[in-house]
Amino acid sequence: MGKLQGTPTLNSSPQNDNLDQPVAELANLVQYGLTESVAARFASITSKDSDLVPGRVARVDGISTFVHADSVDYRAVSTYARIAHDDEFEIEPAQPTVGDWVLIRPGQNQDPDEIELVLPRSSLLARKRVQRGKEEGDEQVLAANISTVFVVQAATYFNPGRLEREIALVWGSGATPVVVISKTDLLMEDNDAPTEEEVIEQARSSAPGVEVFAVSGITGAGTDPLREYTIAGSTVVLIGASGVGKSTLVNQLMGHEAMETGDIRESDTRGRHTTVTRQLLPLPNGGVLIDTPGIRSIALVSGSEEALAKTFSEVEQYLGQCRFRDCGHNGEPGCAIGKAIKKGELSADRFESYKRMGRELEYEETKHNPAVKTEHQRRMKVIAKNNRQRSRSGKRKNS
Ligand SMILES: Nc1nc2c(ncn2[C@@H]2O[C@H](COP(=O)(O)OP(=O)(O)OP(=O)(O)O)[C@@H](O)[C@H]2O)c(=O)[nH]1
Ligand SMILES: [Mg+2]
Ligand SMILES: [Zn+2]
Repeated sequence: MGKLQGTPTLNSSPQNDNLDQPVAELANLVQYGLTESVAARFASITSKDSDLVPGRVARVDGISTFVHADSVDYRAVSTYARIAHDDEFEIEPAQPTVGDWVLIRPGQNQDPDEIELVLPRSSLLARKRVQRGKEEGDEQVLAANISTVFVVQAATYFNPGRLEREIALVWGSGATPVVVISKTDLLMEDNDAPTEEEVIEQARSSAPGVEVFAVSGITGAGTDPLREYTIAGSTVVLIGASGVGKSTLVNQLMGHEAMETGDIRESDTRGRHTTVTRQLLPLPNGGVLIDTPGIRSIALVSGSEEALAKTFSEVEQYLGQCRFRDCGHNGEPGCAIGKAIKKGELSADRFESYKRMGRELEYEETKHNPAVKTEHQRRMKVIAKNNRQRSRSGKRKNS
């Protein structure tokens, strides 16, 4: 198989060798993150319908979707797009988003090019849109088929509560979160600021089990380890509040000014939304970055119970350990949570966050039917029971 110049090569594993052909046919898509398995999926569809053109969504501007295909780029519409399920009779409408692998049917004559199929997504980052003054928010899909999410927070205004929400959002997507503390160069200038180590420590306790890196997007300090996440075939999306330095970091990783960056308003630290569209950018070493506009509020989509459990796993281990089965963890005697907090084994703030975010998910589920047992309540019950059983059998073994 001839390698295309300027295109990165894929790490091919032995079991994938027989799939080399599909990738070779779409060699130009490798720079946009094409993997062997995506290429094989495309090949099985185009072998049945050779008019369809595979590509990856780079940007969505209103009704127009910008797609990189192997030989040309398209501006396509997606009115009738649907997920390419193996069972052709299963029709699931899809709204293509940045990162999606799609098949375009080029329009004849004056007809627009249409996105007909969207490949099933390996991961999907979505949040609940919170509309001011509106009770019901719909879901906003942020990016698809991503391997890693850089959750960016500025060292100078680190916000642990926000970080917990961002981490839960990422766990819910199927991608892996990585915390990136930005603007570390500013810490040295300011004597009142915490040290880099202190901010890292704080981030670690708000995001247990998640890798934390501290960088300066301006000087490039600390950015080298981030490149391990951006190898060929991987897609990394950056999320975080406006002004935290996502686009500055993107430019640092790209090695040139791919994105415009903006000044922060003096009146507050919120930034001013310099980046306005989500955009897919191929890195020189083969990985793909997706820069996103800052999001103001992070709300979990319904069904995020597993993500919440993953975010707060150290809290859930205490469920079911209290003396009373229906313990409200409000100073009752024999409360395991209260005891753990007192002993310094569990953070009171983390327990509060867990309760607050759990209540939000419950609210979503019960607002139409207050009688229903929520997924979160059901889950807490099961965990409590399992923990009780585990500690009982542990006691038996010890006695
Ligand atoms: N000192 C310093 N300034 C930084 C750093 N990263 C970003 N900035 C500055 O912070 C401001 C905002 O940076 P951007 O990269 O535009 O922030 P963003 O997260 O992309 O913001 P939105 O696009 O609005 O979401 C700019 O003035 C940057 O120069 C950094 O590491 N150190
Ligand atoms: Mg930006
Ligand atoms: Zn309790």
